[in-house]
This record gives sequence, structure tokens and C-alpha cells, in this order.
Amino acid sequence: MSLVNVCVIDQIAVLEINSPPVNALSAALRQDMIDAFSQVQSDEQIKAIALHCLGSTFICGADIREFDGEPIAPHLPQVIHLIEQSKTPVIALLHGHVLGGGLEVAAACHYRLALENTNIGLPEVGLGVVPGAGGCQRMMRLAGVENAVKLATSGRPVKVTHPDYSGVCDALFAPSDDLFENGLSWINSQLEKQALTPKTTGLNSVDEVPVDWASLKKTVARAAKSNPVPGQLLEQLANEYQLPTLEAEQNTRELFLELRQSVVAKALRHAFFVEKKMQAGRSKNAFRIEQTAVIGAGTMGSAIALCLADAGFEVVLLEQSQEALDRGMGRIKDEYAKSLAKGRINQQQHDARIALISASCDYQSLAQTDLVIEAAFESLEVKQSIFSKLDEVCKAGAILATNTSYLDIDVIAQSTTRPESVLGLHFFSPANIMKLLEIVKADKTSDEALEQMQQLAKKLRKQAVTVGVCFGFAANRIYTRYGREVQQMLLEGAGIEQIDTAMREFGMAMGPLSVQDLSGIDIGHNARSQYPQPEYDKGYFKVSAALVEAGRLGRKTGSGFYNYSAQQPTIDQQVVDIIANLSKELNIESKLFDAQTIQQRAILAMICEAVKVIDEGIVSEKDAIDLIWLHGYGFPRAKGGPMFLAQQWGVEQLQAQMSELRDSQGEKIWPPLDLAKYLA
Ligand code: T1G
Repeated sequence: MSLVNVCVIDQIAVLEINSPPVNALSAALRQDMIDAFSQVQSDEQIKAIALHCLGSTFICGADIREFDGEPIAPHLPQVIHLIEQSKTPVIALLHGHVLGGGLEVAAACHYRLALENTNIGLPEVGLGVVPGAGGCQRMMRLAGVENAVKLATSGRPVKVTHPDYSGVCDALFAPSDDLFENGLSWINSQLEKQALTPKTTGLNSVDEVPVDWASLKKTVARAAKSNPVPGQLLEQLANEYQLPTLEAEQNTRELFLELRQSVVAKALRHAFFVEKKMQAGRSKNAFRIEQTAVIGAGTMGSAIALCLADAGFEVVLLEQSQEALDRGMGRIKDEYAKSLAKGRINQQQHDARIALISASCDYQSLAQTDLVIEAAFESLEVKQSIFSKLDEVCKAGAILATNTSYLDIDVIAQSTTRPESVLGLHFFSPANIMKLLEIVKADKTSDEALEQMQQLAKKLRKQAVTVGVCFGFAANRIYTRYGREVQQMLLEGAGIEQIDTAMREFGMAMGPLSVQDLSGIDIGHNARSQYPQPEYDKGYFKVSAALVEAGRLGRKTGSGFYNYSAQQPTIDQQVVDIIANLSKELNIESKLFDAQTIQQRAILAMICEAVKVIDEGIVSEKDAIDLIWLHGYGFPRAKGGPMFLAQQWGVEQLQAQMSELRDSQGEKIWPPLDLAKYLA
């Protein structure tokens, strides 16, 4: 059955695309479009062709799943050229997300009509490729060179009403209007005026407005982080933008074909599909969370309240004292004032979101709450007392969540008579910015409660991973192992700046030791101190312990691994001496390091702990590890994640490197692992 239904209304041939879920341009759809266009273009009675999509969106782009294999004919440029060269005017009716190949099809049409809330974009660089069917070239003719270059090199969609892109559409309709009905009446009115022609704007010469390529280059470099493709595309467009459309289109397509099989493109596709795979599926039970509450108005608690209000939930923020509440509410109002000033929200959204958050010191105000998220002081006793009170006050079925990073949720659940409703919701700081959310399943947590949290995560626009209970759950446990390996390398002679620089060059958002200084060296130290230290690991976070003892807790005390008294962080001899003395005391041999060795050791440590975490069933599958690192710790997206990298390095190389480290550090730290089980 064709994916394109053709029907004729008056003198208009309507080509209706129906390829759920998002009308991706699969080979089958490309073929059906060619067949449909060929059929109607030869019909003299047809005076106009309307291209329309059923479902939530117009064509959302190429079918990314095809990128792992060889290109399949018919290729998109064939469809594009058939449309553009049609003697019968072609009008695209746009709604939803007109992205990548979808925008390329729309740009090749002779006219474009859209609902005002339609997004248009060229997100290809975010997949490690470039628009391969003339999107850049035709958008230069419709929106101007600089606007087209910004759209393609940023990969960020814009609303079709954005003033810089007002030249793209010939008419816009209100979001509540019927696009199809309004579209057809627009076409008929133009036909009556004999105003429709098969105009090929996309083939015109580009406008001669000067382009500030140097400034674009700086902007692109800053935004692209470890993804080389935006820079490559910018260079290509800067060199070729004045060429005729079809010639420049072909050259950019060659770059697309070259990039689609690159490791960066594979890593970015992996990240895309892992995010889709891990997001909540269709829900079995109705979503029942309406009233929410947060216990604790500190940094974390107020940021979690922001998260909930941003998603439209009513939130009661509860604290022990009015003074603590006022501080928390102050933080929330400051954050919303900043968002308003930056234009991220408008005044109406600002006021509505603040109105959703109420403050209280009385647990009775939680009697009708559907979900309570506790974000109080990281002490088991404090949490046990809170959960015991919640158990008394909250209605049956209310879900009681803790935001603890390390504490045993099974023990916390025992403070209640409803362990089936107790679980962890581990947000990452700042909670209203970081996408990762660990949903922690305690021993007795019910599947229904977990499923409610997966649906909640989707509404909070979080990337959620369901994990089991252990020290640090999945994310912090692997992060702790990474931190241990970094400190072990310090003891073995690697420099503080050398390590941070190496990991930044790898693509991490920040060096690990700078992160320690930012979050506070004592935070991890105190959490680890609540558990027995591994006897077999004599250097286990000894450097952190020594710095805490010396009062060097990080930025908050003016010094930690670095000294922060000057404009740029510096290294104190005191820290170098602390490390040297520890190495001597622990009889650890010093060796030479380079950036590659540091990066390799760090990633190997992540992979080693990740495999143990999967083996223990703390996470259900290896893709969860990559999602955690991409969205919890700023792992470079263009490298796909620790397990994607492990796949690239291969079992043999990994086993050889880990066995070498096992020889020097022992098999408790580097246990033999069945890597082949996960890295087919
Ligand atoms: N190809 C294949 N599958 C796709 C897909 C795509 N382009 N987009 C989405 N899916 C799947 C997705 O995996 C999920 O599958 C289901 O559709 C619903 O997606 C030639 C080279 C459009 C904003 O990058 O941004 O065109 O989990 O949950 O929330 O020059 O999907 O149900 O099995 O995300 O409503 C450019 C990517 C491609 C768009 C809709 N286009 N997609 O969001 O649904 S490259 C893109 C999205 C290109 C040209 C170049 C979003 C969406 P499952 P969903 P949504």
C-alpha cells in the first residue's frame, strides 16, 4: 500500500503522506512520492499540487536508520528535483517539525504554507552529517545566506514565525486553524487570481549581503564543542555559497555521503536512538500525579521545585523554618527572574510558574499530595524521620521519593508502612538544567510506582534511567570509580592540570579535579566515609582525604586541588607535596603520563565499573550507561558514551589493557570481566 495517497479536489491534486510515526523519508516513501508526483504532473487538468502529511508532523527528515547501510535509491535529491522542476505549482502544507530532509522537500516546493507553531530546522550536524539534498543552498535563497548558515551549523530548529525566516512561508495560519482546509482555500484563491507559478526561488543567485564569516566561525566553534562537523560544514558553505544551487548541492551531498559512515556520525546516531529507546514507552496505567511536594528548600530542593513548576505541576515546598523557606523561595524567584531577563520565558509564563509553587512548614499540607520528593540533608537519620512523618500524613497511594545520592533507600523505606511506594528520584545538580534522572528501584518498590515516575520524567523532559540500589546507584558509582582512577594516577605521578587538560581535550565538559573543587571535595569524602574503605585499594581517595584534612575543600574554601585566589586557578606546592608524600608512604612507583594514557585509564575505569553494574543488575542494559554519561556528566556526545567507545575499541584491546592494569593494581580493582557478553 502506497505511503502517499493521491486525491484530486477541484483542480488541486493532494498528495497525502502517511508514514507514521513521524513521516521519515524512508526509501519506500521516496519511491511513493516519485510515483505520485509523476502521476499527477502529467495530468493537464491539475492546476496545483498540495503536499500534505497526516499525523503529528510534516516530514521530519531522512530515515536515520538507513544511515548505517549503503545509500538506497531513489535518493532524496531525485525527489527534490522532480518537485522543483514540476511545471505544475507545488505547495507544501507544513506543521509539526519540518526538519532536515523535510525542510529540503519543503524548500524545493514552489510555495510553503504553515501553522504558526511549526518548527523548521536542519539538525543534521547533531547527527554528525550535513544536509545532503540542497537544504543549505535553498534556505540561503529563502532566508538569506547568514540565516541559512546559522540554521544549518547550529542544528537548532526555529519557529516558522522567527523574523529571520519570514521569507520561507507564503502564508501562516493560527495553530488552532485547520491547516488542510485553510491551505486548500489559499491555493484556490491564488488560482482564481492566476497568481500561482512554479517559481524556483531555490535556484536563484544568492543575495549579495556581506556575510561575517569570521564571527560565524567563532560562534560555531564555541557551540560545536567536540563535534567537528559544524566547522566542516561552515567551511564548505563559506567556500561554495556563491556557486549555482545544483552544483553546491552536489558538493555538499558528497560531504554528507562521506560523513554518514564516520565514527562521529555513528556515535551521534547511537546517542539519538539510545535516548529514544530509554524514554518511557506507552503507559499501561493512567498518569495519576497532579499535586506534588518537595521537602527541603536548599539548592537541590528549590531546583527540583523549579523542574516541577516548569512542567506545570503544583508544588508545595516544605521546610522546617520560615527563614529556610524564604531563602528557598528567594532562590526560585531569582532563577525565574533570570529566565525572564534572558527571554527564555515570557512574563505570563514567569508569573504562572511562580504561582504554582506554594511554601509551607506544616506536613499536614501534604495530605492530598500525589508525589513527595525529599531533598533534605544527606543523613540517614534525617531521612528516616522525614519518611516516617510522610507515612503518617500522606494519603494512600502517594509516592514518596528521596533525592539521596548515596544512602540506602531500602533502609529509608523501612521507616514507612508503604515500601511499595518508596523509591529514589536522583536528580543531578543543577536539577532544573541537567537532563539525567535516576529512578531508583528499592527492594519493595512497585512496578506501578516506577512506571508513574517514568511518565513523570517524560513530562519533566528528563532522560530517565531506572537503576537498583547500591553505593552511588549506577551514575555516582561509576563516577566514583572514574574519580578513584584519576586520584590513583595523581599518586603515580600524573599532574593535576595534566589530568584535567587531558580529559577536557577528550571532550569532557570539565576536568575531574576541577569538578571536585566545584562541588566540594568534602561531599564525596563524607559520603565515602559512611562506608568501609576497600582494604585492597591502599590509595583509595587518599589525596581527597588529605586535602579535606588540610581544610582545602575546593572553591568554597578558596583552595582544593587548585588555588583560586588569583584570576586563574594555580597549583600550590602544598598540594604537590601532599601527593608526593602519600606516594612515598604508599610506596607507589612514579611513572610518566601523556594525555592519551590518562584518557585511556579514565575510560577503562568507567567501562570496568559499568560492566560490573550491568552484571549486578543495577541497570538493565549497556545503553543506560551511555545515557547516564551523556546526560549526567557531560561526556562528549560525539564519542557516544563509555560503552559505545568500548564497542569501538573492541574486546581484545580492552582485555589486554585491563589485564596490564590488573597486573599492577590487582584483580580486586581490575577484575577479569566477560566483556564479550556486552560488546558483541
Ligand atoms: N528517522 C528514523 N526514525 C525516527 C526519526 C528519523 N529521522 N525521527 C524519529 N524517529 C523515531 C524515533 O526513534 C521514535 O521511534 C519515533 O520515531 C518517535 O520519535 C536527508 C540527512 C521529529 C521532533 O534529525 O527530532 O534529514 O522509539 O519519540 O517526541 O539531508 O523525532 O517510537 O521506536 O522523537 O514527537 C533529520 C529527528 C534527519 C529529526 C518528533 N531529522 N527526530 O519528536 O517523537 S537527517 C531529524 C526528531 C536528514 C537530509 C538529512 C523527533 C521529532 P520509537 P519521537 P516526538
